[in-house]
Amino acid sequence: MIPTYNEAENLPKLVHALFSLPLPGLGLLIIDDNSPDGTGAIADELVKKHPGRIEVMHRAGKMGLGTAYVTGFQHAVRAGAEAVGQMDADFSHPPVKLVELAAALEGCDVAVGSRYIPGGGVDEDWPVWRKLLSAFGNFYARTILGMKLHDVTGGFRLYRKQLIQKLPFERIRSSGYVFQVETAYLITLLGFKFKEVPIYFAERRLGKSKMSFRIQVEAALRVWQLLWNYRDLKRSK
Ligand SMILES: Nc1nc2c(ncn2[C@@H]2O[C@H](COP(=O)(O)OP(=O)(O)OP(=O)(O)O)[C@@H](O)[C@H]2O)c(=O)[nH]1
Ligand SMILES: [Mg+2]
Repeated sequence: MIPTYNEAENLPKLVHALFSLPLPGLGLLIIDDNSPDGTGAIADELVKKHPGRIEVMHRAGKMGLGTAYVTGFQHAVRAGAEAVGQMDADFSHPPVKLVELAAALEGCDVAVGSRYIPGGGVDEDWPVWRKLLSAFGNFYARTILGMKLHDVTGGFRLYRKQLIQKLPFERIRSSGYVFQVETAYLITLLGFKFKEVPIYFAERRLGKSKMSFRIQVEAALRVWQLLWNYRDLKRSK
């Protein structure tokens, strides 16, 4: 699943990179929120170029990452996928690492691309404050919610169908960025097995970032709400 909002320059390159990988069973689901830069039309062109391997969901407007992923998960499993992955369109998640995630999925329920284990990292060119904010945000959410996973805010993951079928989607309230934390927490509470694969998270080179300070503050507060919302699952653990 690749959610897109204004990724016209990145999407064709990403699709090419993914279909060059030694993953014969790979299909793509692009979820575009009516990007003003025409990413949706570009996605439709890519379908013609790779018949049977790409599907595009067009949504009416920018509805956030969380809802894009929820619809995408449900759709992919209904369509018969054995495993469903999520990744950004901006090359921050190195496509080649999908091969390692697929290998890691043998013997666990979810394989997670992780910046915060040995061998992983974030863009060297990030200013110190941004590196600290990212590391701190991750540590903060991990500690409050008591998760063993080392990268709980990252969005490069591969889930087994069986896990997706057990996720209580009707309870998921995150519409944006904090969706990654919410699903990481559910994985923890429901006792699923995960493996982490180190990734180097590179800053996007093309297109504009949708991340803002406001989004990060909102995510920090939402962590407490997650602790409260899932207290029943926490108790029965
Ligand atoms: N469908 C959909 N996709 C979105 C939405 N917001 C962001 N995306 C996509 O989600 C992925 C991650 O968004 P980014 O803008 O890269 O945000 P980020 O990765 O958190 O921050 P930067 O890497 O700093 O840009 C990209 O593929 C975006 O195009 C949205 O509301 N709807
Ligand atoms: Mg990005």
